[in-house]
Amino acid sequence: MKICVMGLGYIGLPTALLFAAHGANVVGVDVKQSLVDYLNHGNLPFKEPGLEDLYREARGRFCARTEPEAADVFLIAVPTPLDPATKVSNLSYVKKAADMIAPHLARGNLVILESTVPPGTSERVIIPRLEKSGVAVGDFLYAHCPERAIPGQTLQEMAGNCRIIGGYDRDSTDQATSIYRTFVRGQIYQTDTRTAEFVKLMENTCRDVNIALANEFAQLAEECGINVWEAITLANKHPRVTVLNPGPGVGGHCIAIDPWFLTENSTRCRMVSTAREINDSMPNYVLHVTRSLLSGIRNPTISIFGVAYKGNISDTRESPAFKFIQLAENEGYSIRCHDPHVVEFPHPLMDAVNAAAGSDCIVFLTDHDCFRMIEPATLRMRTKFVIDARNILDHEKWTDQGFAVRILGDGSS
Ligand code: SAJ
Repeated sequence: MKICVMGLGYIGLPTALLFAAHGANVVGVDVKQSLVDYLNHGNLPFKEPGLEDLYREARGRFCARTEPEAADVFLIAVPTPLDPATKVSNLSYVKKAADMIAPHLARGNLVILESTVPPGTSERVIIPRLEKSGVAVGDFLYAHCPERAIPGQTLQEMAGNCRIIGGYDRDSTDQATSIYRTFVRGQIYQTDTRTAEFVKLMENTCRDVNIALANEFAQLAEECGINVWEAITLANKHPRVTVLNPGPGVGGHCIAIDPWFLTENSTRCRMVSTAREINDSMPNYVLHVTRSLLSGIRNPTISIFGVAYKGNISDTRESPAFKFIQLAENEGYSIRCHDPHVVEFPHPLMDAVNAAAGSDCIVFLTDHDCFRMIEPATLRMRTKFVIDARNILDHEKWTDQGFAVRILGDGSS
Protein backbone atom coordinates (compact mmCIF):
# COMPACT_ATOMS: atom_id res chain seq x y z
CA MET A 1 0.00 0.00 0.00
CA LYS A 2 1.24 3.48 -0.89
CA ILE A 3 0.26 6.48 1.24
CA CYS A 4 0.84 10.14 0.42
CA VAL A 5 0.86 12.27 3.59
CA MET A 6 0.30 15.97 2.92
CA GLY A 7 2.00 18.11 5.60
CA LEU A 8 5.07 17.03 7.58
CA GLY A 9 4.56 18.94 10.81
CA TYR A 10 3.92 17.84 14.38
CA ILE A 11 1.11 15.48 13.32
CA GLY A 12 1.83 14.63 9.66
CA LEU A 13 5.44 13.53 10.14
CA PRO A 14 4.86 11.14 13.08
CA THR A 15 1.78 9.73 11.30
CA ALA A 16 3.73 9.22 8.08
CA LEU A 17 6.55 7.48 9.94
CA LEU A 18 4.13 5.26 11.87
CA PHE A 19 2.52 4.07 8.63
CA ALA A 20 5.96 3.48 7.07
CA ALA A 21 7.28 1.64 10.13
CA HIS A 22 4.23 -0.63 9.89
CA GLY A 23 4.88 -1.61 6.30
CA ALA A 24 3.33 1.04 4.04
CA ASN A 25 5.35 2.90 1.40
CA VAL A 26 4.95 6.53 2.38
CA VAL A 27 5.62 9.70 0.44
CA GLY A 28 5.60 12.65 2.82
CA VAL A 29 4.74 15.91 1.08
CA ASP A 30 5.53 19.39 2.31
CA VAL A 31 5.64 22.69 0.47
CA LYS A 32 8.88 23.65 2.27
CA GLN A 33 11.78 22.48 0.09
CA SER A 34 14.25 23.03 2.98
CA LEU A 35 12.24 20.70 5.26
CA VAL A 36 12.01 18.06 2.52
CA ASP A 37 15.80 18.19 1.99
CA TYR A 38 16.45 18.13 5.73
CA LEU A 39 14.30 15.00 6.17
CA ASN A 40 15.78 13.24 3.15
CA HIS A 41 19.23 13.77 4.69
CA GLY A 42 18.09 11.79 7.73
CA ASN A 43 17.32 14.73 10.07
CA LEU A 44 14.22 15.39 12.12
CA PRO A 45 12.91 18.97 12.41
CA PHE A 46 11.62 18.67 16.01
CA LYS A 47 12.00 16.49 19.07
CA GLU A 48 9.40 14.04 20.28
CA PRO A 49 10.02 10.94 22.43
CA GLY A 50 10.57 7.87 20.23
CA LEU A 51 10.62 9.79 16.93
CA GLU A 52 14.27 9.07 16.13
CA ASP A 53 13.81 5.32 16.62
CA LEU A 54 10.68 5.41 14.52
CA TYR A 55 12.53 7.23 11.75
CA ARG A 56 15.12 4.45 11.74
CA GLU A 57 12.36 1.80 11.58
CA ALA A 58 10.74 3.63 8.66
CA ARG A 59 13.99 3.78 6.67
CA GLY A 60 13.57 2.60 3.07
CA ARG A 61 9.80 3.07 3.18
CA PHE A 62 9.61 6.84 3.73
CA CYS A 63 10.72 9.69 1.52
CA ALA A 64 9.87 13.38 1.47
CA ARG A 65 8.77 15.34 -1.62
CA THR A 66 7.31 18.75 -2.42
CA GLU A 67 4.61 17.31 -4.70
CA PRO A 68 2.21 14.39 -4.21
CA GLU A 69 2.13 11.43 -6.57
CA ALA A 70 -0.32 8.65 -7.37
CA ALA A 71 -1.08 6.56 -4.28
CA ASP A 72 -3.75 4.33 -2.73
CA VAL A 73 -4.35 6.66 0.20
CA PHE A 74 -3.92 10.44 0.56
CA LEU A 75 -3.79 11.81 4.10
CA ILE A 76 -4.08 15.54 4.81
CA ALA A 77 -2.38 16.79 8.01
CA VAL A 78 -1.73 20.46 7.27
CA PRO A 79 -2.35 23.37 9.69
CA THR A 80 -5.70 25.13 9.95
CA PRO A 81 -4.70 28.41 11.60
CA LEU A 82 -7.02 31.07 12.95
CA ASP A 83 -7.26 34.60 11.62
CA PRO A 84 -6.45 36.44 14.86
CA ALA A 85 -8.52 39.50 13.93
CA THR A 86 -11.75 37.81 12.80
CA LYS A 87 -11.45 34.56 14.84
CA VAL A 88 -12.33 32.63 11.69
CA SER A 89 -10.50 29.53 10.46
CA ASN A 90 -8.03 29.89 7.63
CA LEU A 91 -8.63 26.88 5.40
CA SER A 92 -6.13 27.89 2.72
CA TYR A 93 -3.70 25.04 3.55
CA VAL A 94 -6.34 22.27 3.48
CA LYS A 95 -7.75 23.72 0.27
CA LYS A 96 -4.29 23.76 -1.28
CA ALA A 97 -3.63 20.17 -0.16
CA ALA A 98 -6.94 19.02 -1.73
CA ASP A 99 -6.08 20.89 -4.95
CA MET A 100 -2.66 19.22 -5.06
CA ILE A 101 -4.17 15.75 -4.53
CA ALA A 102 -6.93 16.15 -7.17
CA PRO A 103 -4.76 15.58 -10.31
CA HIS A 104 -3.51 12.29 -8.84
CA LEU A 105 -6.83 10.99 -7.52
CA ALA A 106 -8.18 7.77 -9.04
CA ARG A 107 -11.26 5.59 -8.50
CA GLY A 108 -10.96 3.48 -5.34
CA ASN A 109 -8.45 5.81 -3.66
CA LEU A 110 -9.08 6.88 -0.08
CA VAL A 111 -8.61 10.49 1.09
CA ILE A 112 -8.28 11.03 4.85
CA LEU A 113 -8.46 14.43 6.51
CA GLU A 114 -6.70 14.61 9.91
CA SER A 115 -6.53 18.42 10.17
CA THR A 116 -9.03 20.03 12.54
CA VAL A 117 -11.76 21.92 10.68
CA PRO A 118 -15.13 23.60 11.37
CA PRO A 119 -18.12 21.22 11.10
CA GLY A 120 -19.21 20.69 7.51
CA THR A 121 -15.83 21.61 5.95
CA SER A 122 -15.32 18.17 4.40
CA GLU A 123 -18.62 18.31 2.49
CA ARG A 124 -18.59 22.04 1.73
CA VAL A 125 -14.94 22.69 0.97
CA ILE A 126 -12.76 19.61 0.58
CA ILE A 127 -14.81 17.00 -1.27
CA PRO A 128 -15.84 19.47 -4.05
CA ARG A 129 -12.18 20.35 -4.62
CA LEU A 130 -11.22 16.67 -4.79
CA GLU A 131 -14.06 16.06 -7.25
CA LYS A 132 -12.38 18.46 -9.68
CA SER A 133 -10.27 15.38 -10.45
CA GLY A 134 -13.27 14.10 -12.43
CA VAL A 135 -13.79 11.30 -9.90
CA ALA A 136 -16.93 11.65 -7.78
CA VAL A 137 -16.99 10.99 -4.05
CA GLY A 138 -18.30 7.47 -3.64
CA ASP A 139 -15.98 6.45 -6.50
CA PHE A 140 -13.14 7.71 -4.30
CA LEU A 141 -13.49 7.15 -0.56
CA TYR A 142 -13.31 9.93 2.02
CA ALA A 143 -12.99 10.01 5.82
CA HIS A 144 -12.21 12.48 8.58
CA CYS A 145 -9.99 10.97 11.29
CA PRO A 146 -9.05 13.76 13.70
CA GLU A 147 -5.78 13.33 15.55
CA ARG A 148 -5.89 13.27 19.35
CA ALA A 149 -2.23 13.11 20.33
CA ILE A 150 -0.76 15.43 22.92
CA PRO A 151 2.66 16.99 22.18
CA GLY A 152 5.32 15.34 24.34
CA GLN A 153 3.51 11.98 24.08
CA THR A 154 2.60 12.09 20.41
CA LEU A 155 3.70 8.59 19.36
CA GLN A 156 2.43 6.85 22.45
CA GLU A 157 -0.97 8.55 22.08
CA MET A 158 -1.22 8.11 18.30
CA ALA A 159 -0.96 4.36 18.78
CA GLY A 160 -2.63 3.98 22.17
CA ASN A 161 -5.57 6.42 22.12
CA CYS A 162 -8.94 5.48 20.75
CA ARG A 163 -9.86 7.18 17.48
CA ILE A 164 -12.97 8.57 15.86
CA ILE A 165 -13.34 7.79 12.16
CA GLY A 166 -16.10 9.53 10.23
CA GLY A 167 -16.51 8.34 6.66
CA TYR A 168 -18.49 9.76 3.76
CA ASP A 169 -20.11 6.32 3.44
CA ARG A 170 -19.83 2.83 4.98
CA ASP A 171 -17.06 1.75 2.64
CA SER A 172 -15.00 4.89 3.38
CA THR A 173 -15.33 4.40 7.15
CA ASP A 174 -14.40 0.71 6.97
CA GLN A 175 -11.40 1.28 4.68
CA ALA A 176 -10.06 4.09 6.86
CA THR A 177 -10.57 1.92 9.96
CA SER A 178 -8.57 -0.95 8.51
CA ILE A 179 -5.74 1.39 7.51
CA TYR A 180 -5.45 2.93 11.00
CA ARG A 181 -5.65 -0.55 12.50
CA THR A 182 -2.11 -1.15 11.21
CA PHE A 183 -0.76 0.86 14.16
CA VAL A 184 -3.67 2.01 16.36
CA ARG A 185 -4.07 -0.24 19.41
CA GLY A 186 -6.89 1.83 20.94
CA GLN A 187 -10.58 1.34 20.16
CA ILE A 188 -11.81 2.82 16.86
CA TYR A 189 -15.28 4.38 16.93
CA GLN A 190 -17.06 4.91 13.63
CA THR A 191 -19.37 7.76 12.70
CA ASP A 192 -20.09 10.16 9.82
CA THR A 193 -17.75 12.89 8.63
CA ARG A 194 -19.53 15.91 10.09
CA THR A 195 -19.94 14.30 13.52
CA ALA A 196 -16.22 13.46 13.58
CA GLU A 197 -15.39 17.09 12.79
CA PHE A 198 -17.68 18.24 15.60
CA VAL A 199 -16.40 15.71 18.15
CA LYS A 200 -12.81 16.87 17.71
CA LEU A 201 -13.84 20.47 18.40
CA MET A 202 -15.94 19.43 21.39
CA GLU A 203 -12.94 17.69 22.96
CA ASN A 204 -10.62 20.68 22.82
CA THR A 205 -13.40 23.12 23.71
CA CYS A 206 -14.28 21.04 26.75
CA ARG A 207 -10.69 21.30 27.95
CA ASP A 208 -10.54 25.02 27.20
CA VAL A 209 -13.76 25.75 29.10
CA ASN A 210 -12.56 23.73 32.08
CA ILE A 211 -9.21 25.53 32.14
CA ALA A 212 -11.09 28.85 31.93
CA LEU A 213 -13.14 27.82 34.94
CA ALA A 214 -9.95 27.05 36.89
CA ASN A 215 -8.56 30.43 35.84
CA GLU A 216 -11.72 32.18 36.96
CA PHE A 217 -11.60 30.30 40.28
CA ALA A 218 -8.01 31.55 40.75
CA GLN A 219 -9.11 35.15 40.35
CA LEU A 220 -12.20 34.70 42.55
CA ALA A 221 -10.13 32.99 45.25
CA GLU A 222 -7.71 35.90 45.14
CA GLU A 223 -10.59 38.32 45.76
CA CYS A 224 -11.74 36.17 48.69
CA GLY A 225 -8.25 35.88 50.19
CA ILE A 226 -8.23 32.10 49.61
CA ASN A 227 -5.48 29.90 48.20
CA VAL A 228 -7.08 28.41 45.09
CA TRP A 229 -4.63 25.47 44.99
CA GLU A 230 -5.69 24.23 48.40
CA ALA A 231 -9.33 24.84 47.45
CA ILE A 232 -8.96 22.85 44.20
CA THR A 233 -7.30 19.94 46.00
CA LEU A 234 -10.20 19.82 48.43
CA ALA A 235 -12.92 20.23 45.76
CA ASN A 236 -11.32 17.40 43.76
CA LYS A 237 -11.88 15.06 46.71
CA HIS A 238 -15.52 15.04 45.56
CA PRO A 239 -16.07 11.89 43.49
CA ARG A 240 -17.61 13.77 40.57
CA VAL A 241 -15.48 16.94 40.51
CA THR A 242 -12.23 17.51 38.58
CA VAL A 243 -11.11 21.12 38.57
CA LEU A 244 -8.11 21.66 36.28
CA ASN A 245 -5.08 23.86 37.03
CA PRO A 246 -5.09 27.64 36.68
CA GLY A 247 -2.13 29.13 34.85
CA PRO A 248 -0.86 32.03 32.74
CA GLY A 249 -3.13 31.12 29.81
CA VAL A 250 -3.69 28.45 27.20
CA GLY A 251 -1.21 27.93 24.40
CA GLY A 252 -0.53 25.39 21.70
CA HIS A 253 -1.90 25.11 18.23
CA CYS A 254 -5.12 23.35 19.27
CA ILE A 255 -6.91 24.38 22.42
CA ALA A 256 -6.19 28.09 21.95
CA ILE A 257 -7.65 27.92 18.43
CA ASP A 258 -10.13 25.11 17.88
CA PRO A 259 -12.99 26.47 20.04
CA TRP A 260 -13.27 29.42 17.64
CA PHE A 261 -14.06 26.92 14.85
CA LEU A 262 -17.31 26.19 16.67
CA THR A 263 -18.25 29.82 17.09
CA GLU A 264 -17.50 31.02 13.56
CA ASN A 265 -20.78 29.86 12.02
CA SER A 266 -22.95 30.12 15.10
CA THR A 267 -24.93 32.86 16.78
CA ARG A 268 -25.57 30.67 19.83
CA CYS A 269 -22.09 30.20 21.26
CA ARG A 270 -21.63 32.08 24.53
CA MET A 271 -19.68 29.90 26.93
CA VAL A 272 -17.15 28.86 24.29
CA SER A 273 -16.12 32.40 23.39
CA THR A 274 -16.23 33.58 27.02
CA ALA A 275 -13.86 30.75 28.01
CA ARG A 276 -11.51 31.73 25.19
CA GLU A 277 -11.57 35.34 26.36
CA ILE A 278 -10.86 34.34 29.99
CA ASN A 279 -7.91 32.18 28.97
CA ASP A 280 -6.57 34.80 26.58
CA SER A 281 -6.71 37.40 29.37
CA MET A 282 -4.55 35.40 31.79
CA PRO A 283 -1.25 37.01 30.70
CA ASN A 284 -2.85 40.35 31.64
CA TYR A 285 -3.72 38.92 35.03
CA VAL A 286 -0.16 37.67 35.59
CA LEU A 287 1.06 41.14 34.65
CA HIS A 288 -1.37 42.65 37.15
CA VAL A 289 0.16 40.44 39.87
CA THR A 290 3.67 41.39 38.69
CA ARG A 291 2.81 45.09 38.73
CA SER A 292 1.52 44.97 42.30
CA LEU A 293 4.69 43.18 43.41
CA LEU A 294 7.13 45.51 41.65
CA SER A 295 5.31 48.78 42.30
CA GLY A 296 8.10 50.57 44.23
CA ILE A 297 10.97 49.45 42.00
CA ARG A 298 12.61 51.76 39.47
CA ASN A 299 13.37 50.40 35.98
CA PRO A 300 12.35 46.87 36.88
CA THR A 301 13.66 43.81 35.06
CA ILE A 302 11.59 40.62 34.82
CA SER A 303 13.11 37.21 34.12
CA ILE A 304 10.68 34.89 32.39
CA PHE A 305 11.37 31.24 33.09
CA GLY A 306 9.54 29.08 30.56
CA VAL A 307 8.43 30.28 27.14
CA ALA A 308 7.15 26.92 25.81
CA TYR A 309 3.37 26.70 25.84
CA LYS A 310 3.46 23.94 28.44
CA GLY A 311 5.86 21.83 30.47
CA ASN A 312 8.69 19.63 29.14
CA ILE A 313 8.24 20.47 25.47
CA SER A 314 10.02 22.81 23.07
CA ASP A 315 6.86 24.00 21.29
CA THR A 316 6.12 27.75 21.69
CA ARG A 317 3.10 27.99 19.37
CA GLU A 318 0.50 30.39 20.83
CA SER A 319 2.46 30.38 24.10
CA PRO A 320 1.07 32.79 26.73
CA ALA A 321 4.69 33.98 27.06
CA PHE A 322 4.36 35.98 23.81
CA LYS A 323 1.48 38.06 25.11
CA PHE A 324 2.99 38.45 28.57
CA ILE A 325 6.28 39.71 27.11
CA GLN A 326 4.49 42.17 24.83
CA LEU A 327 2.34 43.54 27.66
CA ALA A 328 5.29 43.77 30.05
CA GLU A 329 7.48 45.55 27.48
CA ASN A 330 4.66 47.98 26.73
CA GLU A 331 4.72 48.91 30.42
CA GLY A 332 8.45 49.55 30.29
CA TYR A 333 9.74 46.40 32.01
CA SER A 334 13.02 44.98 30.74
CA ILE A 335 12.66 41.31 29.87
CA ARG A 336 15.04 38.37 30.03
CA CYS A 337 14.03 34.87 28.98
CA HIS A 338 15.18 31.41 29.99
CA ASP A 339 13.85 28.10 28.67
CA PRO A 340 16.11 25.05 28.55
CA HIS A 341 13.71 23.18 26.22
CA VAL A 342 13.26 25.86 23.58
CA VAL A 343 15.76 26.38 20.76
CA GLU A 344 14.17 29.15 18.69
CA PHE A 345 12.41 32.16 20.17
CA PRO A 346 12.21 35.79 19.01
CA HIS A 347 13.65 36.99 22.34
CA PRO A 348 17.25 35.92 23.17
CA LEU A 349 17.29 32.90 25.49
CA MET A 350 19.78 32.85 28.37
CA ASP A 351 20.80 30.29 30.96
CA ALA A 352 19.07 30.54 34.34
CA VAL A 353 21.91 32.31 36.14
CA ASN A 354 22.36 34.99 33.46
CA ALA A 355 18.65 35.48 32.99
CA ALA A 356 18.25 36.13 36.72
CA ALA A 357 21.40 38.23 37.26
CA GLY A 358 20.45 41.72 38.49
CA SER A 359 16.75 41.06 37.84
CA ASP A 360 13.89 42.02 40.15
CA CYS A 361 11.43 39.19 39.64
CA ILE A 362 11.38 35.71 38.13
CA VAL A 363 8.04 34.80 36.58
CA PHE A 364 7.61 31.05 36.04
CA LEU A 365 5.21 30.72 33.11
CA THR A 366 5.84 27.07 32.15
CA ASP A 367 5.77 23.92 34.28
CA HIS A 368 9.03 22.33 33.10
CA ASP A 369 10.11 19.63 35.59
CA CYS A 370 13.69 20.94 35.52
CA PHE A 371 12.60 24.23 37.10
CA ARG A 372 12.08 22.36 40.36
CA MET A 373 15.82 21.61 40.44
CA ILE A 374 16.89 25.28 40.29
CA GLU A 375 18.89 26.27 43.36
CA PRO A 376 17.73 29.78 44.33
CA ALA A 377 21.03 30.38 46.18
CA THR A 378 22.83 30.40 42.79
CA LEU A 379 20.76 33.31 41.45
CA ARG A 380 22.08 36.86 41.94
CA MET A 381 18.98 39.03 41.78
CA ARG A 382 18.63 42.75 42.48
CA THR A 383 15.27 42.16 44.18
CA LYS A 384 14.25 38.67 45.23
CA PHE A 385 10.70 38.32 43.92
CA VAL A 386 9.24 35.17 42.36
CA ILE A 387 5.86 34.67 40.73
CA ASP A 388 4.97 31.03 40.29
CA ALA A 389 2.14 31.09 37.75
CA ARG A 390 2.02 27.25 37.64
CA ASN A 391 2.50 26.37 41.30
CA ILE A 392 5.42 24.10 40.52
CA LEU A 393 8.16 25.23 42.90
CA ASP A 394 9.18 24.08 46.34
CA HIS A 395 8.24 27.43 47.85
CA GLU A 396 9.96 26.84 51.17
CA LYS A 397 13.28 26.36 49.37
CA TRP A 398 12.88 29.80 47.79
CA THR A 399 11.66 31.64 50.89
CA ASP A 400 14.56 30.12 52.87
CA GLN A 401 16.86 31.93 50.44
CA GLY A 402 15.13 35.26 51.06
CA PHE A 403 12.76 35.25 48.07
CA ALA A 404 9.25 36.68 48.36
CA VAL A 405 7.11 34.15 46.48
CA ARG A 406 3.68 34.79 44.97
CA ILE A 407 1.73 31.86 43.54
CA LEU A 408 -0.98 32.65 41.01
CA GLY A 409 -4.25 32.51 42.96
CA ASP A 410 -2.67 32.17 46.42
CA GLY A 411 -5.03 34.77 47.90
CA SER A 412 -2.26 37.01 49.19
CA SER A 413 -2.92 40.19 47.22
N1 SAJ B 1 -3.31 24.01 30.69
C1 SAJ B 1 -3.64 24.73 31.84
N2 SAJ B 1 -4.24 24.07 32.87
C2 SAJ B 1 -4.48 22.73 32.82
C3 SAJ B 1 -4.14 22.01 31.65
C4 SAJ B 1 -3.56 22.69 30.61
O1 SAJ B 1 -3.45 25.94 31.92
O2 SAJ B 1 -4.99 22.20 33.82
C5 SAJ B 1 -2.69 24.71 29.56
C6 SAJ B 1 -1.33 24.16 29.15
O3 SAJ B 1 -0.30 24.70 29.94
C7 SAJ B 1 -1.24 24.60 27.70
C8 SAJ B 1 -2.69 24.50 27.23
O4 SAJ B 1 -3.49 24.49 28.40
O5 SAJ B 1 -0.81 25.93 27.58
C9 SAJ B 1 -3.02 23.30 26.38
O6 SAJ B 1 -2.32 22.16 26.86
P1 SAJ B 1 -2.98 20.72 26.93
O7 SAJ B 1 -1.98 19.83 27.54
O8 SAJ B 1 -4.30 20.79 27.59
O9 SAJ B 1 -3.29 20.34 25.41
P2 SAJ B 1 -2.49 20.39 24.02
O10 SAJ B 1 -2.87 21.65 23.29
O11 SAJ B 1 -1.04 20.13 24.17
O12 SAJ B 1 -3.18 19.14 23.27
C10 SAJ B 1 -4.59 19.12 23.13
C11 SAJ B 1 -5.13 17.77 23.61
N3 SAJ B 1 -6.59 17.83 23.72
C12 SAJ B 1 -7.24 17.46 24.84
O13 SAJ B 1 -6.67 17.11 25.85
C13 SAJ B 1 -8.72 17.50 24.78
C14 SAJ B 1 -4.69 16.67 22.65
O14 SAJ B 1 -5.29 15.43 23.01
C15 SAJ B 1 -5.10 17.04 21.20
O15 SAJ B 1 -4.69 16.04 20.29
C16 SAJ B 1 -4.41 18.33 20.87
O16 SAJ B 1 -4.90 19.34 21.76
C17 SAJ B 1 -4.76 18.66 19.42
O17 SAJ B 1 -3.89 18.45 18.57
O18 SAJ B 1 -5.91 19.03 19.14
